[in-house]
Amino acid sequence: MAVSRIFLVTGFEPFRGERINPSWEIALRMDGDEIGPLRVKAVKIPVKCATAVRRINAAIVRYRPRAILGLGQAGGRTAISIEKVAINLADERSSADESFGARSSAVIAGAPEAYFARIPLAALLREMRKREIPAQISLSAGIYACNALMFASLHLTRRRQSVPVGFIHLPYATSQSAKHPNAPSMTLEVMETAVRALSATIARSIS
Ligand code: PCA
Repeated sequence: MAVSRIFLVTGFEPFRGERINPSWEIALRMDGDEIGPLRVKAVKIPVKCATAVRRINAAIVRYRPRAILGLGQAGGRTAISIEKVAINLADERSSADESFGARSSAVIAGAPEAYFARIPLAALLREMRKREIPAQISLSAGIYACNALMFASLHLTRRRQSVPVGFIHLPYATSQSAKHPNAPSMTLEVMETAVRALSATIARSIS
């Protein structure tokens, strides 16, 4: 079967008592958009490593996407974080738990230890700089549901290397920051502009 023209954009449900997760708010706003020759399909993912892996697997089988961009929240980060590495480690306990990471299991048993994102990192950073949106490359997506989703996306498409796969962590939205007055935040509108521009650059990178 031919690879479809779907650009799969995923976002997570709210977690840790937040009312929204900007990752899903933005994915939803993009649902159905045309990006070059591709059409966005937004898929909502529960915040649980094992469930995230099952959901992304089902979405990849169903849509056979031409590109995949996962979005998630990393409250406390100062900028749009373009993740470079996904590792085969998962811990279902909250990262707020002090023993987080002490005991962990594989995201996918028997899979390699890590994958690198398959998106044009330098071009993506340039795009953010051009638009004066703070962005950085991140070398760790953590070991919670976001890393699990990124790892699974890369592993499950490893035989389709021409399919770009990446993950972006977003800071707190300004509307969330009333509860986190000392944490940096960004408006949803700026984050949406950033994700749309990043998605367009990823779509353009497809040969
Ligand atoms: N952020 C968490 C899980 C869901 C989300 O949006 C993470 O960084 O793993």
